[in-house]
Amino acid sequence: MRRLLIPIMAAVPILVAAATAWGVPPGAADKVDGSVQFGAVGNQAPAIEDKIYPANGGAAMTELTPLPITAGGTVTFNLDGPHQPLVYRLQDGESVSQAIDRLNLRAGEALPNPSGGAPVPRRRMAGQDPFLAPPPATASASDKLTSADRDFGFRYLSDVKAVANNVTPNTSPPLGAGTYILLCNVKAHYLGQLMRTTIAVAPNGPPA
Ligand SMILES: [Cu+2]
Repeated sequence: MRRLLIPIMAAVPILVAAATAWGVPPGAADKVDGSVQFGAVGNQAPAIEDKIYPANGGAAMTELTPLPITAGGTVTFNLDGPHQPLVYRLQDGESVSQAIDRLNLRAGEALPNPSGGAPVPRRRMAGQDPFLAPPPATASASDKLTSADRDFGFRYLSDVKAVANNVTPNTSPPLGAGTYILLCNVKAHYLGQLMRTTIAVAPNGPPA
């Protein structure tokens, strides 16, 4: 037994070290945040204004140019203009193109008219009062997702309805791993100018 004892003792620190590495969950320090320019800086023609740009400049983003962050990371929206960030999470097995098809169908909906009469076309993709026109036709107000919006798959909506000349940045809550569509809540911007991109949230690796 005495001969065996030395190799066993030598192995103990290795086993302890391995167990520690396996037992520690991914650390928050690993998360990577991201940011975008949500609406072109200044007042531009719609084809330029109603787009999402990399925070450091460059061509308008599309669903083919994802913003890469990692799980637990947030996205900061540097707003400029009458826009409102909205984030949709892909469902299990759903592709980006399938998600866009779903969003496009939603954009084409007519909603019950609260004043009675014929249904009215949707003018906002989610949130309170989705039939109201965006500014300058209606003033801004606080906003939030409804439970039906969450059931549909939306995970974040900035808390103020689109308002002209809005330059107040806002930041999403931490996002879990997965793929998201980032779009403007103003239907005319989403559908008419394709104001959308994707967020690719990678799982966090083990601590360094
Ligand atoms: Cu917009």
